[in-house]
Amino acid sequence: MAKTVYVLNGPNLNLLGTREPDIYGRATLGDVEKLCRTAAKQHGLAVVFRQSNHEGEIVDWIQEARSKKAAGIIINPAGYTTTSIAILDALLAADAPVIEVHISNIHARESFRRRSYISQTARAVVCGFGIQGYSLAIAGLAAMIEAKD
Ligand code: DHK
Repeated sequence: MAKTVYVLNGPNLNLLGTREPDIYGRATLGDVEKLCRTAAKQHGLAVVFRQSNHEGEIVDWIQEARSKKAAGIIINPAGYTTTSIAILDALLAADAPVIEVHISNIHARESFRRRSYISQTARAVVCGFGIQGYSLAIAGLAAMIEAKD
């Protein structure tokens, strides 16, 4: 059976395509999902793709990934990147490689966007590639998973 990776998206990413397009581009979250499914298929992985505006729901999904023994978690924590110890703690307990993704280059923006709690547990961070960052994250995660086997 194919290994499963969770792709989790935080607050306001449901607005992709219309939200600050100069920063986040014109692609929608549906486009991101398609991209992830195509990339995952190329690497023989199954994908659970979700978005929530609610911190607790994201924590629940990380715990679900843990209980279902997901092979990895790709997360764009969006606004929770710099605030959520609860999401960090859930990821620390997840027992699977975590890749942090940001569509924009957070280092070229306001300084508060750089202080990521999530990076403390991420095996890798991808930022600034637009939505292509998600397929890069899937390729990188697939290589990590293969290397472990
Ligand atoms: C998305 C957000 O919503 C912001 O809160 C982050 C991130 C950056 C992104 O680039 O995908 O600061």
